[in-house]
Amino acid sequence: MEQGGSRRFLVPADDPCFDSGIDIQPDHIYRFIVKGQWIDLRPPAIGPEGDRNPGGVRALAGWAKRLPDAPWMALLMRTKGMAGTSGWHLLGKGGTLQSTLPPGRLQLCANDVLGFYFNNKGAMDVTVIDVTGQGQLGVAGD
Ligand SMILES: [Ca+2]
Repeated sequence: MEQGGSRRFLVPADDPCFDSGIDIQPDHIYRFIVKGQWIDLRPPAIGPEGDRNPGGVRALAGWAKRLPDAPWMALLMRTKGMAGTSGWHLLGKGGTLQSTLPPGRLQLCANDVLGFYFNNKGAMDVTVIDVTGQGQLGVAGD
C-alpha cells in the first residue's frame, strides 16, 4: 500500500488468521479505524476492545488465548514476512501507530483459543490508512 493509500476490509470472527492483503512497510505510520461487534458462541456481542472479564470457562481458559494478556475476543494483529512472523499484538479499536513490527503481510484475528474459532460469528470492519508524512503520530482513537 502506497503512502496516502487506504484499504477497507472485514475480519471474520471465525477466521483464526485473516490475510488483509496489505504489506506493512518499515517506518510507515498507519491509522486503523475499527468498527463492529462479534460473538463468541452466544451473545452478548463484543467490540474490538474485547471483554476483560468474560467469566466462566473463558476466564479459566484465558491462558490459552492467542494473546493471553489481552482481553477475550479483542482484535489482534501481526505481520508475516521475509524476516519472520511477529507475535500477536493488541489492535483493539485502532488508532494511529508507527509500524514497529517486522515488514510483511498484515494478519488479524479475534483473541480466541486456537481450535475454537468455528463457533464465532460476525466481523470487524477495519480501515487502514497509510498516513506517513502527515504528522499526528500518537493520536489514538477515531
Ligand atoms: Ca470461539
